[in-house]
Amino acid sequence: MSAQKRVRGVTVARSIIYGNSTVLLTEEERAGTDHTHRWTVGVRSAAAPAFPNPHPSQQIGGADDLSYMIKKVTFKLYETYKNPLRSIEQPPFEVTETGWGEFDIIIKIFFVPEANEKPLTFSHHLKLHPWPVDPILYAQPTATGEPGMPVPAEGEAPLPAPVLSPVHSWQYEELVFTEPTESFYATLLEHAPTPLPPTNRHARLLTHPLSAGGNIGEFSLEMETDEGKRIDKARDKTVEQIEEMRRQLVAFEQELGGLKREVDELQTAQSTPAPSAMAN
Ligand code: SLL
Repeated sequence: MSAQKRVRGVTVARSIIYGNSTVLLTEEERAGTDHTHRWTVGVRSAAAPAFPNPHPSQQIGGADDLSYMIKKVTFKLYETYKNPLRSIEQPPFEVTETGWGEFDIIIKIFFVPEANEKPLTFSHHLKLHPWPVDPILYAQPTATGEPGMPVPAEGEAPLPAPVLSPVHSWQYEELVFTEPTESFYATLLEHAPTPLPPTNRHARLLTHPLSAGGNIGEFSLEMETDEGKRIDKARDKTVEQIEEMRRQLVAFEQELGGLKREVDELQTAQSTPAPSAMAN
């Protein structure tokens, strides 16, 4: 099978996530260093291993070994780290370090040679500090008036208070291989990905938001559908706004036309000598 010849008219998609999880260092670990956090940055398959597992709150993605398609991943860390360009050539494709600050990490994914694909580059902002409290879940004070306390939805048990650690920040991406080479296509078919679960299997708020959008727990089909709905809604709203601006534009143009006519009339009146002047 050829690693050059491409399979016409075929695309194969594989879901990955990239990002980081962070925990606070313990008192003892902090002794004698200015580092405060331990973080792991990585590239993983989007689906998480089957539950239950001992630490569901720390298990984000990673059900599948991606080395059938990924040869290596490089992570470019902040320049003060020893050997800042980390090259990981075996799964899991991740780097664990400690530190005190957030910075951008350049993640470069290299595919297996038979794929004949160019490397892909992503930038990830290393996240150490918790997300701001979800404004929907934690919007109002409780009956006792304490600000920032969780507001349970009707008929629900009280929500747990947000905790400081761990913090998760993961981005979902779909790798789309258009017209893969024959041999890579065969490899892809041999490695069907673990499907995303229909819904988030974590208990509500067991984990922190996965990304800036504020999604909680794990990547699921439900989340994908919700995202689709959000995009549809945003598109409808944009169309509505364009329509409204078009209406405003037409109204302004009419007003402008009217004003121009008035200016013309005034100018004509000014430059035309008054009948009495002509008589002189
Ligand atoms: C900031 N611009 O000021 C960022 C830089 C750098 C974080 C953050 C320790 C590095 C080391 C560390 O966490 N650096 O020990 O080499 O927030």
